[in-house]
Amino acid sequence: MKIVDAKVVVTSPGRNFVTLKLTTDEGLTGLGDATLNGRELAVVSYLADHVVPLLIGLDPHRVEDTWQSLYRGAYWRRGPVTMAAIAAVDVALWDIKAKAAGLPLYQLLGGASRERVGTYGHAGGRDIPELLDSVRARLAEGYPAVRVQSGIPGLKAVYGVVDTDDTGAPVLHQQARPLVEDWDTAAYLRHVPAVFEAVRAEFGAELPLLHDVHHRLTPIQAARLGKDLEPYRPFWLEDCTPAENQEALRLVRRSTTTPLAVGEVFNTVYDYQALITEQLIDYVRSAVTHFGGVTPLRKLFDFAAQYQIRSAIHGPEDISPVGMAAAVHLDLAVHNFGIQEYSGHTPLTEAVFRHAYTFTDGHLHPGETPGIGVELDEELAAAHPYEAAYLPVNRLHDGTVHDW
Ligand code: EZ4
Ligand code: CO
Repeated sequence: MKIVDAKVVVTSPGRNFVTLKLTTDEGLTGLGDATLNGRELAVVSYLADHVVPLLIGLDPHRVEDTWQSLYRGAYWRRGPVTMAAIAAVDVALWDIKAKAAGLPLYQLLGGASRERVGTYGHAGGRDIPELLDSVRARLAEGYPAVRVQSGIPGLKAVYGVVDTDDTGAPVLHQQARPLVEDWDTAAYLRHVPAVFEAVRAEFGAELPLLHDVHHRLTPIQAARLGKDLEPYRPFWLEDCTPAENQEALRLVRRSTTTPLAVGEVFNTVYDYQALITEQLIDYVRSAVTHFGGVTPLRKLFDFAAQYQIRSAIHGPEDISPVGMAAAVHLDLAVHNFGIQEYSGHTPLTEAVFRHAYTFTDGHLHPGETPGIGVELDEELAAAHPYEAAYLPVNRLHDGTVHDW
């Protein structure tokens, strides 16, 4: 079998998604997600200008060899643009291989290790009462675990609190110029324990509660927050420091028993080396889409398993249903699965990317369709072309840029 066509499809059914579609001489097709939120066209160029010419004529069954040749052959290794591009090729090849075998991808990854995949959903509110309503809404949707994010007194816009319009519909933070949010670490550290206190008081001790710090604290501040949240037994504290400095987690780890989750902005296993071997974290959070695909993510999970660290694949709205499908196949197959982040997609996005995976009673299943189980409606995709969009930036009250 040979790859005879490779094309990059950019579509914006409400937000931008980048998809690679490979076609073989036997008529099989494979899809891969290459969406890098806010920097989409860099990956499109990487794929279309530099990778697609290398794929034509290749045997799609050679997944490992193709991955190694794209990773090592570029000479310039790692980085989100490169690894998103490689991820798209890797997932498209796995899709073709599984279709050729007539099996859903999870069967090629060792088969099911569980019946279904547990998820967590996002709850957010401008204040605590609004957050409690949002948690109630996620529970009504069936989510077995909930991430809680709240507005902070004195701050106008905070990560994880979705703005709504007059009709209650979410207003996307993606826009043609970056939205400027504000930040005050002291106010945040004062408020978050009160948020957990209120949520525990309302929903009891059993509900697994997560919280995303989104890279904003120093190690000593993160240690303080971890200790302050211990009485509320969080399921995890996510990205408490900007963890490209892996040493930061040593101090946090020594100071608190609050479980730590890290890795949605990481691209390779090297970003995790100290975090895993020193057991500084409890969950690895990389997405199939930003980590170079199923091939390296599976290796990461096997490495992490030796240290009792579990998977928690990144699953925001900016991972397309193609990337989400690949994640759910991995989730079902790996032994050290932890939890899957899941926000779902809009009906229009689900019409562009028809998928076999299902979300029932708060649990995902990849379905039994051969391959990853996603079909791209190219006509509908073309009707919703790319729109320039940026993620927000954060500034302190004096105007200093802070990590977002
Ligand atoms: O901000 O994917 O845990 N989830 C997250 C996400 C990220 C977005 C950035 O594109 O932190 O919401
Ligand atoms: Co996050």
